[in-house]
Amino acid sequence: MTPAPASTDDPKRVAEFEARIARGETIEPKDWMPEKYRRQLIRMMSQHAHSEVVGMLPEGNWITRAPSLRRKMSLMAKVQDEAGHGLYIYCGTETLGVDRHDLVLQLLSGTAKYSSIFNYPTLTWADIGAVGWLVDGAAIVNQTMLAKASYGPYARAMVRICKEENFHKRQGYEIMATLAAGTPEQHAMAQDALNRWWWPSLMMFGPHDADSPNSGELSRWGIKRKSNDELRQRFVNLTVGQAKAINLTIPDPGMTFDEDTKNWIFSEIDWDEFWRVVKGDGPCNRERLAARRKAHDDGAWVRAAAEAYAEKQARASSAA
Ligand code: FAQ
Repeated sequence: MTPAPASTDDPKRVAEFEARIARGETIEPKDWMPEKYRRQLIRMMSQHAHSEVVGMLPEGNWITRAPSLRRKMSLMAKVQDEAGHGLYIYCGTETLGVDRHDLVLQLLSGTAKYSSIFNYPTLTWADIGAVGWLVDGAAIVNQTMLAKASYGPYARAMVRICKEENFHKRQGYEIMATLAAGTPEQHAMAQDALNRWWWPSLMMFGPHDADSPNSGELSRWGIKRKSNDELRQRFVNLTVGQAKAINLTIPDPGMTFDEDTKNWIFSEIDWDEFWRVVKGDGPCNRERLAARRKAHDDGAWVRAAAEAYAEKQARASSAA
């Protein structure tokens, strides 16, 4: 991959760049961009790609235990989609002049972040419903906004990914609706999953705006079109009605509806828990990284075979 042209963040060029953003133009890989814009995108997109890949683990471990062939097929397709999203976004980061191999090594060495949500365990089948409904639901709210991001390759990736996430959300919600309408035990299982996944899902949107060091730059450069708190609020507003419709209760008894703003006002998130999980000390952080390292090691022969094949092809074409 050819590295992006060296950028000299000279104020005149930055001003021209910002004028392009203000006019709503899309920035493409060969366009000049401030070095900080490029670095912010690499940071955010690589964390996003890692999240999609690590995000296969909590659901992947239920493929063999899905309760019917239909459920198994949907879940398998969903987990494969997440792998595709990860690879697609890694491709997007490569348009910024980085090598995905280096990004993967950052994940495996524990220096790169990925979404906190994937460090929670999937204990029952209802958790698969909750992940689809809430985690994909939150991802859609976030990514619909990112589909309007100023960087073309990322925005276009989000358009395609959101279409698939919509299917994921529906399959999760359908699992929850089926369980919630089932026996009292099944209803309790669905409620328990909602209880455990609700707060971690709200944490997916990141810290409060006032505590979000990256938001200023990301907003100024049109990468984030809405703030962490705005998106979290939108997700809550959408989800309360969905829970009611299937007779489940959001585990936040203090929640109230504000008639003026039409927002559901929810209780404070446990930010200590959030930062603990982000910093590597959540319920499954170690397990997730160990699984990714094992997958990487197990795949060494595939990478070696692909390289050997590419070399053979190159030799054959230079001899011809
Ligand atoms: N977990 O300054 P901010 C999915 C970090 S995909 C871990 O507010 P920013 C699909 C943040 O990186 C889910 N770390 O950061 C699926 C920063 O650290 P840094 C992933 C978090 O970037 C479904 C620091 O805290 N989606 O679910 C989290 O402006 C089912 C300060 O925060 C994306 O990645 C967190 N929750 O806003 C797959 C979407 N929140 O880098 C499988 C793209 C914050 O300075 C199964 N990303 N941090 O050291 C974004 O929209 C943004 O990056 C945010 C964070 C909103 C996540």
